[in-house]
Amino acid sequence: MDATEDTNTSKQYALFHKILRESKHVAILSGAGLSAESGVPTFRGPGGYWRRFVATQLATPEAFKENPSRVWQFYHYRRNGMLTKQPNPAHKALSKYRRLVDSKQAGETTTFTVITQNIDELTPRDVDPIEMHGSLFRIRCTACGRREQNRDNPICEALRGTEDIEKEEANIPIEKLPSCSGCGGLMRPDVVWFHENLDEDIMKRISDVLRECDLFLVVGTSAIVYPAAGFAERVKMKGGKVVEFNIEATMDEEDVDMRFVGPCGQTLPKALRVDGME
Ligand code: BJW
Ligand code: ZN
Repeated sequence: MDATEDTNTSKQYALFHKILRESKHVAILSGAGLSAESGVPTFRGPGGYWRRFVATQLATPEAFKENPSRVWQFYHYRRNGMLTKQPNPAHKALSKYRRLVDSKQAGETTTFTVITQNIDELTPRDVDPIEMHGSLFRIRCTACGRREQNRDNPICEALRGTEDIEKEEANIPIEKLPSCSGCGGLMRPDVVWFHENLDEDIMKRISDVLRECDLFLVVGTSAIVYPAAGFAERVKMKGGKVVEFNIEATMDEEDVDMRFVGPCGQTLPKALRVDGME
């Protein structure tokens, strides 16, 4: 059953605090659960649908090729929805902990890296997150590869109003979907879909982080999508510790050293000892 409150014991937190203070290189892998308390739907939860479609089935190059109008409406819906979403206490805890590390008040900890699978940009910019699956607010040309940041809402006139899922799905011709200001090609969300390779530089940065990481926190992810699903094992194989934060136990017992079951907006600030900080 999903936990709606923090039922972890003070003994468990005390043990974790000791491990945290003694760890030199702390890294976090976050997933959709990190943003759940901000009201952003997760993929494999009840909100993992857009209209009658399973969200992960729209997050593929095949779906975009077959029906770019539908896939753009799905992303427009999510971009539009983000207008009313704010970082929650778990996101804020990351900034606060970064401040502790930077001011050398975090024991032995000298590096703190946040790797996120989320594309919502709710992870505070001051933790310089590695956004391994891209961003909802970046687009890229399918013809020339040109990338741009874009927060326009709607991103093009034809998508205006299509966020209303009570209305029938629109059938937008390609010429009316977002196009490249350089070559006129069709733009797509600059995110990583299933069966697509992740950016090489990002993977290299992540490998460097995992190589030296001695404490890896897996926060709000079902940890089933590769390559992220393999990160904890890589840390563990090198002798690092892995701690899961989730509303339910998702990782196998033998793959974690500890877990905090409960909403990460409650558990993470307490675990990082930043809950009293402004
Ligand atoms: C809370 C909470 C609260 C809720 N507090 N917790 C090896 C084996 C098998 C398959 C593969 C493999 N290697 C590669 C593959 C194929 C594929 C894959 O992994 N498939 C799996 C399904 C098995 N991987 C890929 O295709 C990747 N590419 C790749 O590897 O390239 C090489 C290659 C090329 C060709 C062929 C094969 C390999 C790319 C993966 C890209 C994933 N993209 C998406 C969409 C991004 C854009 C978008 O958002 O639209 O990324 S899919 C989706 O899943 C999204 C997410 O980032 C990702 C992970 O989901 P996440 O974040 O874990 O969300 P949920 O909903 O699953 O979980 C939420 C969790 O939070 C739950 O556990 C809740 O309990 C919890 N929770 N509230 C704490 N308050
Ligand atoms: Zn172009």
